[in-house]
Amino acid sequence: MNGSDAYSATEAQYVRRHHKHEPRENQCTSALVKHIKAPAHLVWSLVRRFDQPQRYKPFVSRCVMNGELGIGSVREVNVKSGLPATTSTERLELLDDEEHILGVQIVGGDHRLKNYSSIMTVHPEFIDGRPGTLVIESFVVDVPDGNTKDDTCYFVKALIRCNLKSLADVSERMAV
Ligand code: A9S
Repeated sequence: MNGSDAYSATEAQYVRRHHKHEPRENQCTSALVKHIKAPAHLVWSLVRRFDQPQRYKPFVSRCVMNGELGIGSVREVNVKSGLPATTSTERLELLDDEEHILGVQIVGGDHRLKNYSSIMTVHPEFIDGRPGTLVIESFVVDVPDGNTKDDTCYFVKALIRCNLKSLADVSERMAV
């Protein structure tokens, strides 16, 4: 988490507990939070579908799994044109339906994000007295040769922000 991320006490507590990354010297890491006006069980039902990221991720055009959904599953993700990649191979590291934690490692693809690992956690909360959800997504990734930590962090955070915005839109539409 770089200095510019300001968290509430609750957010900071969740980040400390679930989003521990030990970045090496050539890596960058951060965590983003998103408040969604939909119940946590609905948001989690979208996040947990490792086999169908396209249900909310705007950049994904197609996803093929190598087998059943479970720890160790590998998905082949095709992304839409216009992005600096076409495919990404990703492995499910953690899927905890009790604590609502999803862990994913990117293990291949024609992009430049090496050793990318992410954690998503979904927490129930109340927003204006109604059931809502706090989603936290953190990552750690190698800084590619020729890029700076700031460039890399900025790039990845922008993509995750898009994913979280879309997750909120899809969840809030379903919650109506
Ligand atoms: O999909 C995610 O959860 C997060 C990221 C950062 C994915 C990025 C991406 O899929 C592109 C959108 C294609 C950008 C990959 C793996 C590499 C990119 O360069």
